[in-house]
Amino acid sequence: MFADRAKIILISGKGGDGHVSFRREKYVPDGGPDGGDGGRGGDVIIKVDPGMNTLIDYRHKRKFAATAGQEGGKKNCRGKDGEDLILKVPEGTVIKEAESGKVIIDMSGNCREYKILSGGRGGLGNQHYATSTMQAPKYAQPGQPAKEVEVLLELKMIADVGLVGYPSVGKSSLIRCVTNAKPEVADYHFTTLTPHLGVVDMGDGNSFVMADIPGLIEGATEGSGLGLEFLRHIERNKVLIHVLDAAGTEGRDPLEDYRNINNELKKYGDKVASIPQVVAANKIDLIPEEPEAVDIDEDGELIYAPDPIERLTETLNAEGVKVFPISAVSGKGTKELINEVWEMLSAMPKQSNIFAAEYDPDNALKISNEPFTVSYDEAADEYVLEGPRIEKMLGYTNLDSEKGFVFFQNFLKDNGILEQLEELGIEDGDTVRMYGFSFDYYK
Ligand SMILES: Nc1nc2c(ncn2[C@@H]2O[C@H](COP(=O)(O)OP(=O)(O)OP(=O)(O)O)[C@@H](O)[C@H]2O)c(=O)[nH]1
Ligand SMILES: [Mg+2]
Repeated sequence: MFADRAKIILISGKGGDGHVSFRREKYVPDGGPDGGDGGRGGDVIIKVDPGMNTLIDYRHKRKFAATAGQEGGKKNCRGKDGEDLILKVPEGTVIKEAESGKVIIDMSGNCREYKILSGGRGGLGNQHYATSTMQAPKYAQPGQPAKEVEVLLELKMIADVGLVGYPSVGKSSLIRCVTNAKPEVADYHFTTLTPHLGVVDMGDGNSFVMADIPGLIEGATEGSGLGLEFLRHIERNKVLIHVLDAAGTEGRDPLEDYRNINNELKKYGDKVASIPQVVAANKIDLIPEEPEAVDIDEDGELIYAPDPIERLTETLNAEGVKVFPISAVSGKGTKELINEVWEMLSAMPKQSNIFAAEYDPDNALKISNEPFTVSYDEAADEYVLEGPRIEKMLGYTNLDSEKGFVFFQNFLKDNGILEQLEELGIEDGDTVRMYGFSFDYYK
């Protein structure tokens, strides 16, 4: 099965924790703090790999993680940085946040590389927290936690031109004839199971990309045949070549085929239905040169079938659609078809179809990692909160206001401080002290 969708979990590397240690030297009884900084956690980076054309690599593995930064060491030793995770995807992969479906990034056009999650910053060692009043800080900064996001990868191929039509009308034969792509051709339906891209060389350095997709049948949008899975790919096409078996070799009427396929496209969506089309009336080598007698009228005169090309051309030209008689086997007429498609493309604005970003997981998942400690001061019989995170919070919180106090309570809860106090054995009525403030603890 062609893998053009995958749901995976991406995890950045946690930052290494800062270290708490004190210098131990001969003849120096109380050395200063010398805890080193933690290493940076690895980023998660998405990169376009031009050699890839499916998401098969992401079918069997669910979690992809960058590595964590190492903890700092004593003697000011910095922890080693974690390794980035490079996730390779084919061009045209749209990455969405799995739950909301919001677009994070569209890996197409100029976007070749994108940092989707940054690794956690390493924490500062305790050497950074020495001040005139606190010469032996027993806390260091924890490394920033890892970030995690579940994403949906969706491959939307970027072809300028898409080939649509019933099975066996000759789509793959046409792409073999006019591009470098060589998909399988055979006389049974649904020979093509996966989309193929080919480049049409127009000379003078000009070219365009053509996509062969599996055949469509009636009810494709309701799940018949293979079509629905692949209709998504033509959303970005600028022109569709609608291939018809003009010789009606399988007994169907090509004009009816044309209407049926267009109905399916309409059911799929206005965007696809409004892509300009040209008709390739294929297999002209199989149309009898002499008109075929199909009946005899009352006077014994032979009734001839109308020439299929004339009929298609007259009907469709009247609707503003151009018809090109071709033979994908001999190549006859394909040059005219390709020239017309090239002219249509040249008349269109050059911008590629980019899905706008709606969500930035890196920003949404920002977390504070200033350090703090929770301890018990036996002499005073008080619990003590210390460290920059506490200090900062107090700096912008007015504990006298009701709102401020609610914020403060949430802060204690969200940062796991209540939990730590309970672990230390705090009971109702006990005092908690922090930087000149104190409050009585009640559950
Ligand atoms: N004589 C003749 N046969 C053709 C022509 N184009 C295609 N065929 C034959 O028609 C059959 C189907 O051709 P394909 O190119 O595989 O058709 P397709 O539209 O890609 O079919 P699916 O992949 O099944 O949707 C093959 O046997 C081809 O050789 C043509 O112009 N003339
Ligand atoms: Mg095919």
